[in-house]
Amino acid sequence: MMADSPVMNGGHADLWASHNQMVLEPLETGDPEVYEIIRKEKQRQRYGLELIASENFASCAVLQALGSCMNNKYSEGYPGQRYYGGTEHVDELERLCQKRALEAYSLDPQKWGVNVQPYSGSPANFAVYTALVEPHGRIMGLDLPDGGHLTHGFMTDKKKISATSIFFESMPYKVNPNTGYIDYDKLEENARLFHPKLIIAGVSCYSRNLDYARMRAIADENNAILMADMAHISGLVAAGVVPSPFEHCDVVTTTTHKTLRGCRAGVIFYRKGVRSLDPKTGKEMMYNYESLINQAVFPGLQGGPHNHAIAGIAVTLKQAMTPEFRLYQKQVLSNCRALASALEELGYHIVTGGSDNHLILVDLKNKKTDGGRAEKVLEACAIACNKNTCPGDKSALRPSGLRLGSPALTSRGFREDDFKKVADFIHQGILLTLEIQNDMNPKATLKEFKDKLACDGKHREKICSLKEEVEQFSGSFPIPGLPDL
Ligand code: DSN
Repeated sequence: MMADSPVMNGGHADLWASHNQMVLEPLETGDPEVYEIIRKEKQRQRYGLELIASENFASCAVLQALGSCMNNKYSEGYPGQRYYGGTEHVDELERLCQKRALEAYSLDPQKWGVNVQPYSGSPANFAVYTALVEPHGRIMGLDLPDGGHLTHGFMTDKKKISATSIFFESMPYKVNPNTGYIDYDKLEENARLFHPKLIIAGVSCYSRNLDYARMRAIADENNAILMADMAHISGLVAAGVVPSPFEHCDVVTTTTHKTLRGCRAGVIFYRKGVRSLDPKTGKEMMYNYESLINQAVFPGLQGGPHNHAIAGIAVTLKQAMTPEFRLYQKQVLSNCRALASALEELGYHIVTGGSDNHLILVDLKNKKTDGGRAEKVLEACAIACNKNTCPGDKSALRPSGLRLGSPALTSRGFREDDFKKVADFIHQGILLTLEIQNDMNPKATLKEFKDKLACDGKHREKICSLKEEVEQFSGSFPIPGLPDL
């Protein structure tokens, strides 16, 4: 029968011909509307200054893997034990990704296992809790306003916000409001009262190294599991430029798109093999995390793994094991310090007085403004960052800080001097924020401030001129990614 026979085509030969063309057509002509939105976003990324500490620019190879035919394949289950046929290549891919994950963090496969299927960091964390903590079991994580993450059990005095505080009982630990450092003494004291089943060593906005040894001791005293969520620092850990959580933790979760600079996905590492010897019998006691965690990910919480993401993670991890990546991560640290020093010289208060990692938290209280207003003005000037609560803030509704990170711009080739220039741009943006604020009722809400910013003729020229300067500067740096978009 001819391919375009009316019988075979159900009498819709023209429609089938155009269907066949549609599935082959590139995005640019196939969907100009979406293409245009993506093109504009690419321009924003290229001409703006990306300072969001959790963002980065994935490489060309990672994006190619992500945009590959691996997207098409269902493979519920694990390598060698799938619920679908045709999985020989995704099996090979997932095994390769697992092997690279262990290698990238120098882990002995006899002592550590890894699950590369979580869709991202939040599902990875939730999978660990559901695997290892009974419903309504107790967890302790750094409070969100103190630099923790939503999925570390966040709730307010009025409402349980994160599912991790709804389905588990959460008691946060906090930073010392005067120093900005984690108050480990208080954590120890409260853990003795709360008896958590699991303690989380992880941060979303904390610029200092965690004391994993101290947290291990606290966990041991309470017979608790110690889980690190190293999402923010996993690239720095892979490069060996910050302390590794693996020595002290039972479980380590991460996303793969922050400092690790890959596609958006999640990974769970867990201890396996011999845990200890029974003091009475001398018998080997084994870790039981492997099957619990694997079952929690699938079939507990997820369906088919995103094989295109697993391909992306595998490529990310290969890159993370190179000397070039280590060089990059050293530069991330150095650039972050350069940014902190330059802002300090301009009179800004950096929480904890500096940074051990890729981010800083700038407390704007002494500048008489706050993170929400500053974020909006900087955004108007093509500088992307985010507002954040600072230690001692009375209200989460008016956070007084800005979180700034160096990973993304370092991927574009920015060096210390460039970050000094970035500090100067931020300073100009803050001065503009103050100018606009001073023209308003001091009690004006953030919404009123944003409305004024949107239709403010008086300051528009200065904002446009700063934006132009920023764009000219940023546009002179290359941007990683796919060449055509
Ligand atoms: N939302 C991310 C961050 O910005 O830190 C963490 O998931």
